[in-house]
Amino acid sequence: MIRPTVKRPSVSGVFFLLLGVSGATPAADPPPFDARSTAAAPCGFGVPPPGHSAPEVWATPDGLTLTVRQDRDRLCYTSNGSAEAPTIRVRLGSELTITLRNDITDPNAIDSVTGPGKLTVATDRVPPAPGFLPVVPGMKHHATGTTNLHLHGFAVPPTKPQDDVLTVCTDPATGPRRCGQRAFTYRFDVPSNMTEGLYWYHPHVHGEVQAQMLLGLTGAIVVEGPQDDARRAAGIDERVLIVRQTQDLDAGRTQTAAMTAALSMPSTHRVPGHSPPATAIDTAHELLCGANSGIDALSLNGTPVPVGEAPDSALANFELPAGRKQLWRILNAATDAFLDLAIVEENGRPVPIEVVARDGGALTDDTGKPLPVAETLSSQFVPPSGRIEVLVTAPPPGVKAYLVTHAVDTGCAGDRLPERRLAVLTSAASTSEPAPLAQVPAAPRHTLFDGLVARQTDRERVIAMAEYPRPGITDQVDFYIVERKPGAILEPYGMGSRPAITVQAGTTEEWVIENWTNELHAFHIHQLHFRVLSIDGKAVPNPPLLDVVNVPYAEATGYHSKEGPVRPGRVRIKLTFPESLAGDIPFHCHLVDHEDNGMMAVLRVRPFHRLGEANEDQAGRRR
Ligand SMILES: [Cu+2]
Repeated sequence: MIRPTVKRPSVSGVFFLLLGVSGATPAADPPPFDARSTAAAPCGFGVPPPGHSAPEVWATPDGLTLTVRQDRDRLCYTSNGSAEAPTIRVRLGSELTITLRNDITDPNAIDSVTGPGKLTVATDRVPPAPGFLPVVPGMKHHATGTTNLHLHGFAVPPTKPQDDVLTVCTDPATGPRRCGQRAFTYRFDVPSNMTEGLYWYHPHVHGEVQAQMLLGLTGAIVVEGPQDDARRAAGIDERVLIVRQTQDLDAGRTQTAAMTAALSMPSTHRVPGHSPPATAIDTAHELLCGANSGIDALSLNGTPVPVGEAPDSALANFELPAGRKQLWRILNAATDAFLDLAIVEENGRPVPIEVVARDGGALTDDTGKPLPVAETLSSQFVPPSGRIEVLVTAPPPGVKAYLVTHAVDTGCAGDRLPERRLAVLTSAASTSEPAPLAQVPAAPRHTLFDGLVARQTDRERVIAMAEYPRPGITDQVDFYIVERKPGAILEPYGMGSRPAITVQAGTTEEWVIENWTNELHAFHIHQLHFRVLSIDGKAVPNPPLLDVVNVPYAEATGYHSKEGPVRPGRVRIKLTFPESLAGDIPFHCHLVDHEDNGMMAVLRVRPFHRLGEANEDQAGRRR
């Protein structure tokens, strides 16, 4: 049984849109959109009309306050009386001060979104099998209503008062006091050698990230620098587009037949002498093909995205002045939906776009030199938490184009993601002087991860992503991320878990991220950007600098394969650990349901000046 975890926005909001466009009169007037946060409506009323944009605020020396408020099954970041998460703009090299205040009143409403199957006792271990990694099943995490703030992609230290999601939290207005504070003031020093572009913010309390994001807690941050000055001088406007997920059917999943059955195969069918490698994942007990039949709801800038046929008036309508370009900064803030974005004409013909940035940074080679910006007809895959920034040219007069996300094959255990239209794009007759089709001049600038690929690799690691149903429980699945090495144990991450990997600041490593499951995962690491060297063994040209990467699902290969019955999906990344970012850095799947259920671990980056073992033990205990 798949059970929906939340439905939002309200059904009445969707009706309003559909009835409104067909010209029918709604039976009762739904509340018009009103973003004001009041005592009666802490998160405002209604849903924004198509094409709406969130308010923008510039970081100021005084800082800004984000108050998390609650209206039954809605959560919202309120700021300056508005219940819409503001798009925050900040300049490279400046300070970003954000006071987060927690006014959550009903943690149970959050708990009801964290899914069925609440366990109070530990289940049995997954039966051990020779040659396979032992598995420890996890416990259900009950929502607490505590919240905190993560700045996704920011190259700032993982220590308070900056991006520390492991020890910093704020207590709700009601409920037990776990954090000892209702508010916390973050002071982020935005480094001048960070890349400029689109970033974002969301809560990161382990176990309830999915619930809090689904209920409404996500927002965009634009880090501006010289490229933006050049863009503005060239007369190129911009839009910030945020895709959110408002429903997630994944909380309680039923596993069906296994894709492979290494352990249930009669022994006569086994290849003589073929035994699994010492650190193989036990694919026989993996969660395999799922029974997901529903389609999760998405929104664009707060407006529901229709599934299937819908009139243009239900979509955002963007008019571009004829002959002009616009910069579209697109954030995938969905809890687990992948996007495969393209602009296509009505007849399905793709429209060229120019990709200028990914995950908050212009496309550059390893030295930091900007790659030439070229038009492409290819669709752009954006995993959950990923960002893409594209230059869009107005279609010829009279031609209508659509921003679409194509259908995505997420694997037989993954979600259904059909093609959806997100926005209509037309050209408006330009009344003013046509501005030149300016190319934004390349602004070479030294950034933190320049020269990463050229560095000597000090060590290689294999990091495996796996998932298993709990023994005897049909609707509970644990998720794991583990370094594959002798003695490794699959254990879901719990708050306070010790760091899984410790490295010295200044070193450089290559990690092969393996996906042993039948669905896509999105590997993300805090603080750091990495270069993607290869995918499934195929070298990636001009390895992109990203902070999240899709890891392809596993494939059945048969018993006669050298690799055994299953070949995991594999992505090789190269990453380095700057001294300025030393501390405990989480890495996890950004399908946040997976993260909440254990697919997370911590990398400890030791500073050059070693603290010594005693201090390190203390640091381990403070959680
Ligand atoms: Cu995942």
